[in-house]
Formats: sequence, structure tokens, C-alpha cells
Amino acid sequence: MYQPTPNDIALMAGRAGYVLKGNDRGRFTVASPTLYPHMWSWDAGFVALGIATVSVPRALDELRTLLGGQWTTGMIPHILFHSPSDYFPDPDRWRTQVAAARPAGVLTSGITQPPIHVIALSRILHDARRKGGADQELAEAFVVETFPRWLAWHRYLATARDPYAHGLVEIHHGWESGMDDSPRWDAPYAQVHPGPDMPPFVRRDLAHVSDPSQRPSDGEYAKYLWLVEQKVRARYDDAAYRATGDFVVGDVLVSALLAAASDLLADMGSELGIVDGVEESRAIARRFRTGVLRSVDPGTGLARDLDLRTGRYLDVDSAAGFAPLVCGGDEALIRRQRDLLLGPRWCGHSRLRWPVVPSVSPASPHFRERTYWRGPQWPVLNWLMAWALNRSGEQEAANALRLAGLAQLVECDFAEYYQPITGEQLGSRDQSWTAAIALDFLA
Ligand code: 9WN
Repeated sequence: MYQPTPNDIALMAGRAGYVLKGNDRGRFTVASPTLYPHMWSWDAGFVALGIATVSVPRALDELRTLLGGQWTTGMIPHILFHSPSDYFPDPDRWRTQVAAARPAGVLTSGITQPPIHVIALSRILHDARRKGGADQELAEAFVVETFPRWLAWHRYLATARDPYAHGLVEIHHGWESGMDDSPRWDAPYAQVHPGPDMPPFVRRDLAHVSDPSQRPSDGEYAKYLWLVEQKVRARYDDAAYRATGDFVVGDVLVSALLAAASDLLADMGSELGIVDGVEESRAIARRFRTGVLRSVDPGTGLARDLDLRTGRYLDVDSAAGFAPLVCGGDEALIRRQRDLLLGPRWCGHSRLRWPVVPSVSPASPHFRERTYWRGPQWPVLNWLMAWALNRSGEQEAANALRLAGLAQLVECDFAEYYQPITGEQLGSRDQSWTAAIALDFLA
């Protein structure tokens, strides 16, 4: 097993810090220098926990800026646009001015991303307490001050996005899962048909990658933009979209993150003497943990998303199937998932360059080694599974993922994702969240 040498550690930490500094725009960090020149919601969570290893105040600033984009419904939007750029879809395409709930003073998209933020905040608090002094005071005060805002975010997901109490968070766009073109969404996207009245568009993402096959196809992109159009036409009202939109799916990983984050929010709240909202937070955690565990296929041991348009579970061997590891709640299942994750269908697959979590099992017929969320390894997913294992008391397994993850990053290009068989770097370079999790892994 790879063990980073003192030289590797110094080099990786130095270079990761340099990447994050380069992507720093003052009070927020762009997700990557050119492909994603704005603040993305779940990227910001990972970025903040990485920055905290170097500067707790700057990490908290990141989360504060993100909260500046929160809608009055509690929703944290998936992109905050702070300056003009050539990223598409841009604010003119999102047209969030049709939404009464949009925030004042900052342009945002109108959809969500996975609720990693409170998990990040609890890591930051942990770091700050280790450092003590002013860092600890600042972090604790930040938790007390922002507790209602995080609760409002979680409450939004638990109500507006689960009105029938399935215990699964409903997503209205593949982008909301953070795993845009994952085969998890192939069946629901097959029912998305861009209308003849869709405004024309020109993709700009392909100008920033060397090979278009690493990104979603044009057909997929047209569907993504059609769903944006449907959200605009529903004025970003969730009930109106639910009644008219094409894509409505219960997402197991988002639900597991909500459960885990709600537990952590309740923990931090009670430690800091907060009373209001702690019980509500625990109740959210219980409901979504139950929803995730209920979705598990007893045959495969993996959790499944639920297509709420057809009422069918979606059976795909994607890393989201390990949602129960993230939310916990069933000891035997956690052990089964640990063995599955480290075993020959996943990280232990004989063809993998490094034994880190692939986005889709290499043994699955859906596996594509170069295409975005259809097989490549995303370092943040590996971090998430290592974090989850650690939290479940599976330190040895967590450390195996951590060390393999560091071996993958030792060249220090901090790519967006990696070809799992050859180890080739794909997508953007100097991706902020990749550099951030390297810092956390090294801390
Ligand atoms: C759309 C920023 C984001 C990540 C997502 C990843 C990708 C955007 C895109 O980049 O999505 O939101 O334009 O492809 O899929 O997880 O947050 O890094």
C-alpha cells in the first residue's frame, strides 16, 4: 500500500494550497480556473473543509458567502455568479428574476446541489477545536450564528422536496445530484424531450476540455437546458414544477447526506447550548435515514434512487448505492457495504490503476472509463466514502481509501476526475475541491 513520503506530503500540501490560493477570489473560491469560474454549492463545502486546515477564518468566509446566496425558501442554489464569465448556462439563461424567493444582491442559478455543507462545517469545527484559541471561538460563534440558516436549508429539502414524506429528497435536475450524466439518470432522462420552443444555445464547456467524450453529449445537454426552461416556466416554484416538469426523482445520496448533515447539525447545536431546532434536525435525520435504508436492494446491497414519475426504483451500480454508509443506521448493512466497496466489483477491481471509489462499478454494463460520471474516479467521492467509513468506526477501510486517494493525487495536478484504468487525468486541472480534499487527507 502506498505511504506518502515526507517529501510527497510537503509537495502535495504546498501545491494544493497554491491551487486554492490561485482560485481564491477574496471571499469565495471558483470551482476551477476556467471551466467553472463561479462558486458551486457542494464544491464550496469541500473547499471550505480543505481551507480550514490552513485558515479557519477563511474557511468560514467561504460558507458565509455561500449563505449569501440562500433563497427565502431556505434553498441554497447550486451556483452563485459573482462576475460575468463565459460559463453557460449563465444568469440570463437561468432568469431567476421570475422567482419571488431569490436572494437580493447576488445572481444565482435556481436549482440545488447535495447538502454537504454541514458535514464540512463539522470538520471545520473539529479542526478549529484542535487548534483552540481564536479559531475555536470564531468557529463556535459561526455555528451558533448560522445554525438557523443551515436548518432552513435542511428544512427546505425535507419539506418542499419531500412533500409526501417518502424519506427521499426529490431532485428536479440531474445537476442537483452533482453527478450530471450518471447512468442513475438514464431512465428518467429518457422521458425528457426538449420542446420545439426551447431557446437555442451554444455550449461553452467543450472549449475548456481536450476531448468532448469526457463531457456529457449534446443530446444530454439539450435535456439539461430543457429542464432549466421548465423550472423557469414554473417560476422556480417546486409544487408548480412537480406538476409540470419531466424529471422528478428521489435521490438516495442527497437523502443520505441530508440525514448525516442533520444529525451533525443537531450534535453541534446541543454541544453549543442551542435548543430551538435540535429536535427538528434529529427528526429530519431519522426520516431520511429510513428512506435510504428502505431503498436498499436486498440482492445487491446497494441503495436505489426512486423515479417518482413512474414509481420505479432505478437499479444502477453507481457509487450513490453506498448512501447507507453515509447515513448509517444498520450495522450489518454497513459491514456488507464496506466489504462490497473494497471488494472486486468496486475499489478492489483488478483493472483499476488505484483502489479508489469509481463513480460506476467497472463490472457494470453502464461503465464508461472516460465519460464524466459514468465510470471515472472523482476524488471527492472517495473522500466522502472515506469520511463515512471513518464515522462508522471502519478506520482501517477509511485509511485504505485515504492512502489510495493520496497516491492518485501525488502528481499534484488535482484533476477534476481520473480515468480509473490508466490513471489519466480528465476534465479540468487545478480543480479546487480536489486540492481541498488532498489537504484534508494530509491533515
Ligand atoms: C453543472 C463544479 C461542478 C460540480 C458538479 C459537476 C460539474 C456542472 C457542469 O461541475 O457540474 O453543475 O457544468 O458540468 O458535475 O458535480 O459541482 O465543479
